Amino acid sequence: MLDTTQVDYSTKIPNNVSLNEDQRVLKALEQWHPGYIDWWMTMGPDGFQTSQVYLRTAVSIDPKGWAKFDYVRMPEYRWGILLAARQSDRKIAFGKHKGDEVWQDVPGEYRAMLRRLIVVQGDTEPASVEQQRHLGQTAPSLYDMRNLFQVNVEEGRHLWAMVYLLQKYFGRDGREEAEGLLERRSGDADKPRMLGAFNEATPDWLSFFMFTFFTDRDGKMQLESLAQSGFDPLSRTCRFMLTEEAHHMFVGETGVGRTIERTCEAMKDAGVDDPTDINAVRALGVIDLPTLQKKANLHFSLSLDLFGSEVSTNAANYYTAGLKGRFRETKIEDDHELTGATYPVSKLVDGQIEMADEPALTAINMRLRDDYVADCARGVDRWNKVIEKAGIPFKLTLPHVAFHRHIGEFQNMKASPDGRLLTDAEWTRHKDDWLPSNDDGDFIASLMQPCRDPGRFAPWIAAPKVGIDNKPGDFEYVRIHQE
Ligand code: BYC
Repeated sequence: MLDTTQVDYSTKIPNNVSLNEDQRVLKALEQWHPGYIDWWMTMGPDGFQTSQVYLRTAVSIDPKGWAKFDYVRMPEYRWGILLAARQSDRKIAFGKHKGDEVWQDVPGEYRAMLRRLIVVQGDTEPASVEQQRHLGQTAPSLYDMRNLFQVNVEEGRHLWAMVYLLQKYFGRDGREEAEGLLERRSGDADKPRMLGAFNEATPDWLSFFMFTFFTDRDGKMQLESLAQSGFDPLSRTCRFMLTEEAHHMFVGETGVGRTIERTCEAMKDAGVDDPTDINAVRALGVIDLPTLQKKANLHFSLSLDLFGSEVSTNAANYYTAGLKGRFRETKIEDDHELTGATYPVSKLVDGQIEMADEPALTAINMRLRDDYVADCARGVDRWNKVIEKAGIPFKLTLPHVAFHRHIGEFQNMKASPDGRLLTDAEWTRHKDDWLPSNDDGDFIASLMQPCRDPGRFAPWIAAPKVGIDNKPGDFEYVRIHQE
């Protein structure tokens, strides 16, 4: 390994990429910085910008001690450029350049493809911050508020990570793309964010938790695939981003888990045995399990769309070029070229959903999606353990992959959560049974009352088992009024 673990804090932009010796890129990034801060102040968290937030900041890339925790005002967060350590003997692991030295520069023939991948990845980062910007106002505790802001500043850092690649390796058009990343807006009719799920609203904290569970998990899968890239700077960037990403999924999984825990506890205390008696459960001021299921249905299906089409020549081209691999590519035992291999893909055949073998190369998105679904299912099992432990007869499930889709094989049909094909009339009749309705939204919104006393939690969510950075239960994670 070459030593790239030192992080330089002498420049305005902390980094371990020797920015000081690269005046062109340093200048480009310093020019981009004010626009970023402007975006953060207008599109980042609404309020709390002068509060002191107990945040972790990446200060090293040593896996054993890469972050430090301290109070910081969000606009003063040290957004830095950190790449995982360079491995001196790294080889391209797949595709037609398999076995060659990884690239330290962009190969001319793949410039457009690489730029596209980096821009799409980069676009999702600010988009999620925009989607979540109003949530600080209704945080169910200071602990949750801090977690939200932690996720937000790190998504901001991930934007910096992609902008660095654009500025460093793509010259003028890279600079233009970097500007574009600050110009698009989540949900905007004229200049929306690039991928569907990032233009959806995140109206409440349950959506936030579902998003960080399901959509950040797509982030994990995509980053894992890009971490395999033959373009070494992209690989190293993604490997370090994955270190931070784990906390985001923790926020989602435990957030939903704590919601479930509180619901079950309230039901038991009140002697409500039937989880489908929605009115009785809601009267307790907690979120009923069927509504949690609907939220999961929504966020899972939106996140599946982020994998692109099941059968995709783009994905095949990315793979063959050595730019984007499979999940844990190097651990898979095959030829890593996939020229003759096949992979089973779910398809609509004569009005039936069936599995059909497709060339494995064009089925790369499907394979990644399968890995993703398995990963989600493990998390859902952990939620079900909480329900089971409380003795409540209810099980959360993942809906069928054909349910509520807007991209790929199932985009032009309607299916139920258990994968039955439906007529439009059936869909319209049952839609509100499967996806959050306006009434569900209104009910959840009614619970979103802020709770800002240290150590206290809104009545719909349980306290976490342990604090962040092992802090005690009444720790003041956000000092709201500190100027
Ligand atoms: N919405 O061959 P196809 C994260 C487009 S999340 C809109 O089917 P391909 C995060 C596609 O761009 C991870 N458009 O699929 C999470 C293409 O357009 P062009 C983000 C879509 O290209 C939480 C056309 O349809 N990173 O990090 O193999 C918080 C045909 O495409 C969508 C990445 O996604 C959609 N859902 O795959 C914060 C990694 N799906 O080129 C952050 C980089 C497809 O014909 N991106 N299209 O105009 C990629 O690898 C690929 O672009 C995709 C699409 C996997 C997204």
